[in-house]
Amino acid sequence: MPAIVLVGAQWGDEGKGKATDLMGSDVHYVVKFNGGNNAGHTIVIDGEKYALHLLPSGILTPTCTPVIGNGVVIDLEVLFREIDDLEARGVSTEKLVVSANAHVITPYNRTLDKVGERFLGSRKIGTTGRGIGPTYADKMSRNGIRVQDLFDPHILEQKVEAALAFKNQVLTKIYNRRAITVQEVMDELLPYAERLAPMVTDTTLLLEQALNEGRNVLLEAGQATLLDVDHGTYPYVTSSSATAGGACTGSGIPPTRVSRVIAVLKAYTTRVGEGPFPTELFDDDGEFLRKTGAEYGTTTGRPRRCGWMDVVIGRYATRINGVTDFVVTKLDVLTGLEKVPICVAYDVDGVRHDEMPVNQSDFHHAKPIYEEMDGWWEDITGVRTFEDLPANAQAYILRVEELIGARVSAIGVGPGRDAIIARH
Ligand code: 2SA
Ligand code: GDP
Ligand code: MG
Repeated sequence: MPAIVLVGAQWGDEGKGKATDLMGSDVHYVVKFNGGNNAGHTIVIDGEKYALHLLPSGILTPTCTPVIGNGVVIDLEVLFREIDDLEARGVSTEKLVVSANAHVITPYNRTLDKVGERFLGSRKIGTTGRGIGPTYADKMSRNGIRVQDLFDPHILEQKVEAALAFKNQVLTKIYNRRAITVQEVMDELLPYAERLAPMVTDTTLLLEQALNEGRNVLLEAGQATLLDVDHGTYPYVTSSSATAGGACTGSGIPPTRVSRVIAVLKAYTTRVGEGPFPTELFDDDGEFLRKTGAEYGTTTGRPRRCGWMDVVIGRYATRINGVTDFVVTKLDVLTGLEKVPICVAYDVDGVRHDEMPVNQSDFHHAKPIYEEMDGWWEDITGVRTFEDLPANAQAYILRVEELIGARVSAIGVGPGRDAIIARH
C-alpha cells in the first residue's frame, strides 16, 4: 500500500494541518518528517481550535498513529507541554511514536538562534527563534544530540561537553553572552528521558511494516517548498528539507513506496520572516488579505506578509515535488474582490521569466506580470460542490489548475474541518 506525501507549495501556512486532518480515518500513520516547533498548524474541529507545533496533525484522529520521524528536531519541553495540553482537552496522545534518531534542540541552540539573529541586524532571516537552524547545523556537522543519547547519560555528557567546548567560545567571545555549563544542559534534558522512553522506537522499521501490512502512511511536511534549504529562497529558508524528497530522508521510507504527492496551495500567497516575495502587497488589498484570512503566525503571532497568487511558484512546486494533485485553500478569503490577479510570470530588468529564476538576485528584482480574473461576491463558505461555486470562482480555480500544471483535487472554503469541496 502507498505512502502519500503532503507538502506546502509556497512559503508555509497554506493550511497543511487542515489538509492532513481531512484525510482522517483513511490514514493510519501521519509522519512529521522535517522541522520542529517552528511549525504551526491550526486545525478547527466543531469550532474548537487546535494549534499544533511538534505533534503531527494526525494526533487529532483517534484511529491514527502519529509519528515524529528522524528528520525532525525536538524541543522536549515543548513536546511534553503540547502533549499535556491536548490530554487536558481530552485528546489521547498515547499512540505517539518518536524516532530514536530525531535530534534534540538544546538550550545553547535556542540561545544561538536568538542572538545570531540579533547579530545579523538588518541581514537577519526572521527565524522563529526556536533553535531550529543551529540544531540542524549541529546535525550536519556531526555534533548534534539525538533522542537515543538521552538513554545513555554518559554518552550524552560527552556529546554535550564536546559541543559546548566550541559553542561557549562563540557565545562568550562573539556574542558576549555567558557560558552554558554541561550540568545545565544535562539538568534540562535528562528528566525527560523516563517519560520519553516508551514512545521511542525505530520508526523506519515500524513504517516499513505498516506499509507491508497495507496501512496508509501520510508524510506531512512542516514549512514549504520555498522554505526548503535546497530549493527555497536561500538563505531566507528554514534549515530542513521541506519538499517531497525530504519526506523520504526524514522518515526512512524509500521513494519507490510513495504513490501520491499532494501540495497545499493557498488561493493567495503569504510569507513570514524576511526574504523576497514578488507579489507582496503593501496596500489596502494586502491588509484585506491579512484581516480576512487571519494571517498571523501560529507559533509567534507575527503578522504574515500577504500577496496575490503566484503560479510561477505553483509550477515550481509541481516540478520540485512531483505533485500529483493540489489542495487549494482559503478560496473564501478572496470573496468580495472586484478583480483577482494571478501572477503568471516575472519581469526581471526587462526580461520575461516564465519559470523561477535560478539566480537569487533576479528573484529579488522580479516584478510580477499579472493576469486579472473577475471576482465574486457570493458567500462560498457553505458551498460543498464545485458546480455550486460562483462561475468566477470556478474560473479562477480552473485557470490556476491550468497554469500550475496539476489537478486541483480539493478546495478549502473555510477553516472548519468540513469546509471543503472535494473534486472527483
Ligand atoms: P526557522 O525558525 O529557522 O525555521 O526560520 C527560518 C525561516 O522559515 C520560516 N518559517 C515559517 N514560515 C511560515 N510558517 C512557519 N510556522 C509558523 C506558522 C510561523 C510563525 O505556522 O505561522 O508562527 O511565525 C514557519 N516556521 C519557519 C521563518 O519565518 C523564516 O523565514
Ligand atoms: P499550515 O502551517 O500549513 O498547517 O497552516 P497554518 O495552520 O499555519 O495556517 C493556515 C490557517 O488557515 C489556519 O488558521 C487554518 O485554520 C486556516 N484555514 C485552512 N484552510 C482554510 C480555508 O479553506 N479557509 C479559511 N478561511 N481558513 C482556512
Ligand atoms: Mg503554519
